[in-house]
Order: sequence, then C-alpha cells, then structure tokens
Amino acid sequence: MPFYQSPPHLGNQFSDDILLQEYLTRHLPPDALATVHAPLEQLGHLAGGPLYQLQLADRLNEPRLVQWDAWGHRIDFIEVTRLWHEAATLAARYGIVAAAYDSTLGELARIDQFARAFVFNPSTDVYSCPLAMTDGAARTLLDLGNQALIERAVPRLTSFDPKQMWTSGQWMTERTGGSDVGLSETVARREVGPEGERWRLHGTKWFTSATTSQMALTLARPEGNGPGGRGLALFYVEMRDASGHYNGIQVNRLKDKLGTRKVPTAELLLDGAVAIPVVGLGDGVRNISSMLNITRTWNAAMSASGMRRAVALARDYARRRVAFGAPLSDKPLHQDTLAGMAAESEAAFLLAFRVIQLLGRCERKLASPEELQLFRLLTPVAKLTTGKQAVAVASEALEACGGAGYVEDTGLPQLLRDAQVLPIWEGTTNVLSLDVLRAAHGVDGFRLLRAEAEGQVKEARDPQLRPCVEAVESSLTHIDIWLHENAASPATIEAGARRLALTIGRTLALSLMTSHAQWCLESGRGPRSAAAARRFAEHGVDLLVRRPDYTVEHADLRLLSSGR
Ligand code: MFK
Repeated sequence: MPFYQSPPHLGNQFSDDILLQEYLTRHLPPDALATVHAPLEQLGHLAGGPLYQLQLADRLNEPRLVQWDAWGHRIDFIEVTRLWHEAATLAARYGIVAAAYDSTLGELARIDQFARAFVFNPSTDVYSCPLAMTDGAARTLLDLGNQALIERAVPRLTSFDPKQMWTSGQWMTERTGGSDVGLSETVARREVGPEGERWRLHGTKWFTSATTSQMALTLARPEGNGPGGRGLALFYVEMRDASGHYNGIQVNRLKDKLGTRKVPTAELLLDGAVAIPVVGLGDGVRNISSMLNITRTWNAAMSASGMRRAVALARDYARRRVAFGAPLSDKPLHQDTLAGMAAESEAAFLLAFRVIQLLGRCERKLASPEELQLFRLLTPVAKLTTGKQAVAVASEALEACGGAGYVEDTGLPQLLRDAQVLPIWEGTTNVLSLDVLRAAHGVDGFRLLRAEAEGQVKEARDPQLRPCVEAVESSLTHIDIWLHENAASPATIEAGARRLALTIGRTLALSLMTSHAQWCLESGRGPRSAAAARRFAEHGVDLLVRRPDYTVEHADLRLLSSGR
C-alpha cells in the first residue's frame, strides 16, 4: 500500500480553543457566559467543518468585475465568491457586527462580538474586512450624532437579518497615498437646486476594500477648503440610487493583490456621487478616527485569530506527520517550534482582547479618563504588534508543514498571503508607531502604560511567573530611561518609534499573559498559560537598544538606509 499523507484537520474551533474558553470564563459572569456559549459553539462547528471545507473547495474562485453587459451598458458588476455569499448570511445571522450593539450584555457585548468574529474569521476568506468597516461606520455615525444618517443606516449596519443587513466601505486611500490622507484630492462640490443643497464628490479612490457594500464613509475636500486633513470633510455615500443604479460611481478595476484575493478591492472613480456631510465641512481626519480605531481593533483581533488557525493546523499536522521514526509532535525540536508559535499567538489574543475590553467600556460611557486615553494609546499598539506577529507565525506554520505548506492546493499558503496585509492596511507599522508617540504625547501616556502593566502583574505570586514579572518591570524601566535619555533628540525618538511601540506592545502582552497565567494556576487550569508567558518572555519583549555602543547615530542611519 503506497503512503499518502493525511491532511491537517480542524475540530470545533470554539470547543478546541482552550484560551478563548478560559478568557470568557474569567471575564464574563456565569449568566453572560451561558448566553454566549451556544452561538460560539455553533460558529466553532461551522468554522472547523462546513465553512473550512467550502474554503478549500472554493480556493481558486475569485471575485470578478464585469464592466459591460452584452448590449454595451456600463454595469460594473462585481461577483463575489460562494464562500463570501455564505459568510454574508452567517455574519448577519450570528451578529458578528450586531452583537456589539445589543444592549443585553452592556460593556461585555464587545467581548461576545469579538469572540464570535475570532472564531468565524479564519474560515471566511477575510470577510472580516467588510465587517470591520461596517462596525466602524456604525460606531462613527453614532459618535458623530447625525440623527438622520443614524436612523437610515445604523439599524441596517447592525441588523441580525441577512436580508436587511448592509455593509459599509471606508474609502480613504488615494493615488497620493494611504498614510498621508491629508493629501487627498477628491473634491466635494455643493449644488443648490429646487430640492435644496446637495453635495457631489469628484475624484479617484485608489484602494476601496469590499466594494460590494451598500454604503461608505469617505473623505473629500469641499471646494474652497484649505489643505491637509483639516480641510477634508467626512461624507456618507450610498453606492446606488433609488433606482438601483450606481450613484455617480464607476469601478475602474479590481486590484491584483498578493493576498486577501477574495476581497473585491477596487479603484473607484467618483464622478458626481451624491454624498451627505456626516458632521460639519472640515476636520475629516479627526471625524473618521472612530472608524480607524474600530477597524484597527478588528485588525488586532483578526491577527490573533489567524495566528490561532495557523497554530491549530500546524499542531494537527504534527500529530499526523511521521518522520525519522516518530510523529513530529513527539520531536523535541518540533515541539519547541510549535511552543514558540503558540506563545506568540496567546500573547496576541490577550493584547487584542484587552483593547476590546476597553472599547466596550469606552463606548458604553463607563470608562474613566485614564481608560479612554489607554484605549487611544493601545489601539495602534495592539494593531502594530499583532500584525507583525501574524506574519511571522503564518510563515512558521507553513514551514512546520514542510513542502505541503508551500503547495497551493493544501490551502496553507493562503495563511501567509492573507497575513501579510495585516501590518499594511489600517496604518502601517511605522505610521502607527508615530501615532503611538502622538497619542502618548501630552497625556503622559507612558505613565498610563506603566500603571496598566504593573497592575496586570501585581497579583502574580506564583514563583514560576517571577521571571515574567521581572521582564515586564525591566522593560518598563528601560522605556522610561530611553525616553528620558533621548528627550532632547526628536530625530532619535522618531527613528526608534517602531522599537518603542513594539516594546510597549510586547511588554503589555507579557503582563497580560502573566496575569492570565496566575488566574489559571489559581483556578486549577494547569500550567499551560504560565509556560506560554515564560516562553514569550524568552522571545524577548524589550526591543529598544540595550547597549549604548550598539546605537547607530542619525548620520549613520542615513548612510545605511540610502546605501550611499
Ligand atoms: C481584519 C480587519 C480588516 C480591516 C479592513 C479595513 C480595510 C480598509 C481599507 C482602508 O481603508 S486602509 C486605509 C487606512 N488608512 C489609514 O489607516 C490611515 C493611516 N494614516 C494615519 O493614521 C495618519 O496618522 C493620519 C491620516 C491620521 C494622519 O493624518 P493628519 O492629517 O496628519 O492627522 P493628524 O493631524 O495626526 O490628526 C488630525 C486629528 O485627528 C487630530 O485631532 P485634533 O484635530 O483634535 O488635533 C488627531 O488627534 C485626531 N486623530 C488622528 N488619529 C486618531 C485621532 N483621534 C483618535 N484616534 C485616532 N486614531
């Protein structure tokens, strides 16, 4: 009988997830836990079974843009994949957005919602993208208080009914760039007619994800406004008019991307699209920032979710794959590799869910001023930290499956391709590192960070967690020293901003792991989470330059970066 390798399998993606279950048990009271359990169990079954099978079967199917019909009409119809159709229905039914806006669980609704998204995401080909933007649009409309738009859009964006639910786009990036949004060239022109005033948008949006949504929030510069982000205004646009035709919008083409290939990302021409100002006629960047903070939180949670899937597949494969006389799962070196991936994955989960917990408190108006500032600071920190981890862990997962990890029809390469977007969209690592500096400035953000991390480790009494507590304390001290020593050199602070932001993210993640491990040990859940914390500490959390003689001066940085 010739040998055939059995492929990696997935079980119920909720009941197999020990960390998620521990987390929910720790943070939800028993009645809330009972409420969230059934939908998660069902989603776990779908994600590990039928949806995963459909994802594998649908691998080669991609969205398609049909620009013209047989009779020469411009139709710009985008056909999405089978799995996306299925995901849209399930996302509404399981409230992957709506659960956050349900009042039953109060501030804990965010934990419930993101737990659902966490389980659902890896089997639905980045359908999390439109869901994240939908959530961001609902939150932004509610925050900005335009009652007419709230009444029209929010019930649809937060509907549990697949027939009613809308998704939203977030159109920001233009040819001038995705980071420096203040350079946007799209113009908003006011028309005054018999029906009163209305606005039309003219410009090109260069990267519009999930263009099949029913509406979008976007930025445009009202004619006569000044430059930069302050001169932009936030507009609400519906894709189609009452007769079902595009609202002055053309789809120029779909993007040919490395990953997220099931997401119909498009270049759009806005040629007189009718739009409604959401609030005022300026400060567009500030006004869209609630949306950014939601989509960045999603990014962090979905990074953690993708990592968990990568670890689950690599673990299962290790049990099935025999080499040199034993399953890989029995080999010390392979165990070491998987343990490292698992530790990074648990760190990402706890960091993302700490931000989610704060989000729940902020939006229910329960947060203290310190918690509001902490949420503002930790959102970019969590997004940038987990984005980098997600790529590294996906890459390791492919390698852990050997050649099979590099072969397309195993479905494994998609893990890496889809992970690579996570550090790019919603703010690159560098742009978000600068955002961390900005968010910390003036509110003594680093003092808040220290208080948060010290608060997390203060109850960690178990001796096996001592090295983790020490690593957290040492890293916090080093952050203080580094900031103090370089306070007079903005260029040095800016050049080190990424190392600083990652140090903050990893230090905080370790403090959360330490706290979680102490809870697990005390509640008889065994030593797994303590091992994860120690392993994560061993990977290193302090990425700031330790030895002054290693420091590369600014002039040398220029030399090295330019190659001349
Ligand atoms: C799985 C998850 C899936 C997610 C899928 C989503 C796919 C969507 C595809 C996309 O749309 S990707 C495009 C995403 N683009 C970005 O994330 C933009 C990245 N660039 C930045 O974040 C820049 O830092 C920024 C555009 C904000 C800089 O622009 P400006 O004009 O220099 O803004 P500035 O002066 O820093 O901030 C203007 C105001 O906004 C300030 O307030 P004040 O006017 O009161 O001074 C800031 O404090 C405020 N602000 C900026 N960022 C904020 C914020 N407030 C709260 N939270 C923030 N994050």
